[in-house]
Amino acid sequence: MPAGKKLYFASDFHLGARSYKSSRQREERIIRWLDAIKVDASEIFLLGDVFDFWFEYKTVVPKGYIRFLGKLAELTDSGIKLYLFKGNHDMWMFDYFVTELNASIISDELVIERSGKIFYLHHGDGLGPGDKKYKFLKKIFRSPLCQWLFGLIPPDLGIGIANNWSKKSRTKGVRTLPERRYEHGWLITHAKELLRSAHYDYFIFGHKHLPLEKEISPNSRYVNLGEWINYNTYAVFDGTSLELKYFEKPE
Ligand SMILES: [Mn+2]
Repeated sequence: MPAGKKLYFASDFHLGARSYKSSRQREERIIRWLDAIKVDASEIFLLGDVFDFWFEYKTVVPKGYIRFLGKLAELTDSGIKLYLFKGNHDMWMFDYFVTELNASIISDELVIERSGKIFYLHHGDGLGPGDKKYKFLKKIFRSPLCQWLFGLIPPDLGIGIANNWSKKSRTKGVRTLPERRYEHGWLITHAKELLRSAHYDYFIFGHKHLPLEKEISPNSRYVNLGEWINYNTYAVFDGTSLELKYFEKPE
């Protein structure tokens, strides 16, 4: 890593979710964050569900997010490297952001080494035991044939259906905080499983919408990035240590 430079990690912005107004406010908050970190960021990792729904047709992309995409373009044009992970809400990113933002699109996990630390990065969907129904759906959603067929549906209809689906899957699992602590379990199980065959310093996930930092073995930490509807959480690595932080910490 270049001296003085940092890695930044965030996920689950769910842009487009809830009302236009609330999404725009969130978008502006994210832009303030990007402006704050661009001074020392060398790489930015957005670990999925950046959009509440994203599907790229051959010649059409969803409306909106102009300021956000413009800000990302400013950062990547200035030389900051951007990684966009596919989440369960926005796995239909193909080459648009590669062409426009020079981003790397990550389909599943990404393992990187920076300053001697090994990072395992993944959105967090469909990992660990259980969640059989979703794992099956994910196979369908990711199949090139199904994606090709979906692409034949006119965008107004296709995106309309998808937005409804997205809203349902997002509101279905809303529970109170203490009840949701256990939800990290499968991801932690998955991480511990990986530790049997190799060493990782940091496991970073999103998806659970619940920020958490936890030591899972003497030299390995589990970090969940939370989300930006309620928490505005992100992680930063300065070459020595990783920290989970709040941006404009909500009351
Ligand atoms: Mn997710």
